[in-house]
Amino acid sequence: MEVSENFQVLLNSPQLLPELKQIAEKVLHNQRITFDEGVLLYEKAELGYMGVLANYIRQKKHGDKTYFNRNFHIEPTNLCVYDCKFCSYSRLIKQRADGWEYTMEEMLDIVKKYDGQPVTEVHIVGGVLPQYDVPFYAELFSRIKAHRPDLHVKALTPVEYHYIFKKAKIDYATGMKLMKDAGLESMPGGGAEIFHPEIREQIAKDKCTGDQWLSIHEEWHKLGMRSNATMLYGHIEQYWHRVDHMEQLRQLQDKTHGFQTFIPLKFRNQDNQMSNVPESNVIEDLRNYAIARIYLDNFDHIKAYWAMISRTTAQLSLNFGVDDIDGTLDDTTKIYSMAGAEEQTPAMSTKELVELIKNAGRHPIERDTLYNVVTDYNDYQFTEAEKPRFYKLPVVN
Ligand code: V47
Ligand code: SF4
Repeated sequence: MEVSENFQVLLNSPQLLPELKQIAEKVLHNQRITFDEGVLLYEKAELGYMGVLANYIRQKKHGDKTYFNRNFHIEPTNLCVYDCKFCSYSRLIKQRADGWEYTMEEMLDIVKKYDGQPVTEVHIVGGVLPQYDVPFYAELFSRIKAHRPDLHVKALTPVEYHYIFKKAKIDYATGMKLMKDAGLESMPGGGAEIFHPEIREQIAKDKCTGDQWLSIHEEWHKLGMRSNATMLYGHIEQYWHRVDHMEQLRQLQDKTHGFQTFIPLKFRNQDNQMSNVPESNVIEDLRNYAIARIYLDNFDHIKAYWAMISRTTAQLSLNFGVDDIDGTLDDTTKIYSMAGAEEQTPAMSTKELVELIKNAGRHPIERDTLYNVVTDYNDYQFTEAEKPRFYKLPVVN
């Protein structure tokens, strides 16, 4: 790819620290940056520099293409046997009467509500409770697939799988094979938080460890299947914990090539046991996306979860390495609204997502879970009745 004018200006800048110039040269020549260089970026690199590097990689991988999908969530319960300090669900276990615990039939009814609608994915994730065990989830997945074979089942994280396999006394390889045979098609990226035990033990004690999270994904990848990875950032971790987290993901990806997308999740502090911890600001959020894009050179996609970071930040993130902004959601997820996200009823129609992406100067593509193109919206003409609303980007020089 041609070196952009911005990149050239950056490389020629006399003010640029020699170590940052060296990282820029590496990015330009498609070389991997080291752990120490990752930490250095967090500590020393300013936003403009990050944008040039991350956008260079993004353009090389995807051009202006920006992906979204049409999905809905099922959150089986907001009660949980665990007590993660950042989670706005976990306090509810003490108030069982206020929570929900969907039955199998109730979850299937949610799926049926979407009959005839062009959604391509159901994303199932929620709390951990004993009644949701291996036989329950196996039956749920197989009944969803029997009802609607074209709906991709992206479900549960190693947090749930570790818990239910342990209870069933089966190992990870056996358990994941069983889930695949039942109809599971991919695994979302949740439950990763921060892998390093120094942090994990303080914020997510008792649930699966970082190593267990990675092992379950590895077993899943060995079956030829794909998954995502997340990182919950901006709380009590230090920069090197984030780099350590990404390093472990990068190493597993070198081995399996099973990850599709990395999703940095900004810590939100409302109504949880870490409400005293301030949230990261938008500059830090954009820097974090950019470093993820630079560090995870073997991940195809970096996703900004618009429901959590606001629509405007999602637009901005497209200049900092992000090429995917998740899906329509249809107000079916409560994880972030309960934690204080701007979007209290997160739902965007396809036309709204398309306009959001176009207004950011990018090329909208509806994808399925595995990134096959469903509709290319570049030249798509909406009818008068469908006319999208317009969101205005703040002016960025
Ligand atoms: O694992 C919980 C996070 C995750 C808070 O794979 C919080 O496509 C911020 O993983 N502040 C679940 N984050 C959601 C998730 C996800 C979302 C969208 C797409 C995909 C995908 C995966 O939510 C949890 C946890 O890390 N979370 N509480 C909070 N207060
Ligand atoms: Fe339970 Fe997940 Fe919340 Fe932890 S983050 S308390 S595992 S629902």
